[in-house]
Amino acid sequence: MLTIYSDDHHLHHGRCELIDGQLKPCFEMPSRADHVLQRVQKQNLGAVEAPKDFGLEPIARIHSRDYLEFFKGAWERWTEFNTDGDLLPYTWPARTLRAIKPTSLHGQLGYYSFDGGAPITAGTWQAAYSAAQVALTAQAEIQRGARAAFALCRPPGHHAASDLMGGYCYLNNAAIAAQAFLDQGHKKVAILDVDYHHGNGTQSIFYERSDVLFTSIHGHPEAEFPFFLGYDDERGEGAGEGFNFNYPLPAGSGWDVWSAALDQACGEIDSYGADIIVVSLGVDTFKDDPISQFKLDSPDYLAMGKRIAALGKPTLFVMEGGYAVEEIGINAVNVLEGFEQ
Ligand code: OKP
Ligand code: ZN
Repeated sequence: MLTIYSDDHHLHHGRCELIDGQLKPCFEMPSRADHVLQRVQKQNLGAVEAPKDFGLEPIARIHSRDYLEFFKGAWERWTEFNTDGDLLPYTWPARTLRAIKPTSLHGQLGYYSFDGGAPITAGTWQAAYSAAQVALTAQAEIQRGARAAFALCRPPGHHAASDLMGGYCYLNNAAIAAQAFLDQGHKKVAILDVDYHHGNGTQSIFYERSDVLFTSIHGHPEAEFPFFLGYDDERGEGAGEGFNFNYPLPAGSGWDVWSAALDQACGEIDSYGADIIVVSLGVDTFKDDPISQFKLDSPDYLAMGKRIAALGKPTLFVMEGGYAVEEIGINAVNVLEGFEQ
């Protein structure tokens, strides 16, 4: 299986996030992708290639122009403040407030985000832009006839909505690739989000559409980030009604419970009749993940890949979360090896 990877991800290195009332080093760190790349090479998964540049247009099919303009220019505006910290939001237009776009940098940062977990640093735009190109390059490989490809994206994307960053995510790599498949002639794309956290951004992007089926297995939002989306009664709206399937699971869930949900999601993907499958591949379901509560073990990821392969469709794997840095490579590549077995 071909892997697409860019070193540009190193340009994004957030300093800290708020955890238990303290600013601690970001869990979403550059070494995550480095470990996955090393494992890809160690296991001889296949060639590793750099992304091509498809420009901004395929990204603008998913993200609003004003959001992209804000994100691209935010660091430059921040440098005028003469401080050396990352750019982080601190006020959001929550229920009793008005979602009117302010003129100030920090006002706009709150307007274009849903949490304080997506710091903007000097290289964040370039890293996120390159990650989207990684996804698009892997997508093009499948479009040319490959059965599968691996987009080793960092930063991740599945929490990013059309005009919102958050949850370590800025540009929704999986959604951008799914849209590219549709724009290149496919009629039905299924997204299978196996990250521990609900893919709220992806769900919201496609919620009123029937050309993308969204399925997600995740920690129950009553107890887990992103808290405000991911319940099983969210089935889609309007033309999208019946094309959204959430499988929220309790803390402590292991492979038996998790794989039963995977079987259900795969059943929905089968009956939908997808042409293509995009997997939002987070491996923070691992038992030793520092921010998650599921109990999958490394061999389970081989079985996961095998089950996804049984769908019998061209499959694009897009890297999302996973924070047990030492094991993230083993677990992510196990999915890909299981798929190929
Ligand atoms: C991104 B992805 C604060 C924790 C904040 C944010 C999780 C973002 C996960 N105590 N957690 O889906 O892996
Ligand atoms: Zn996650």
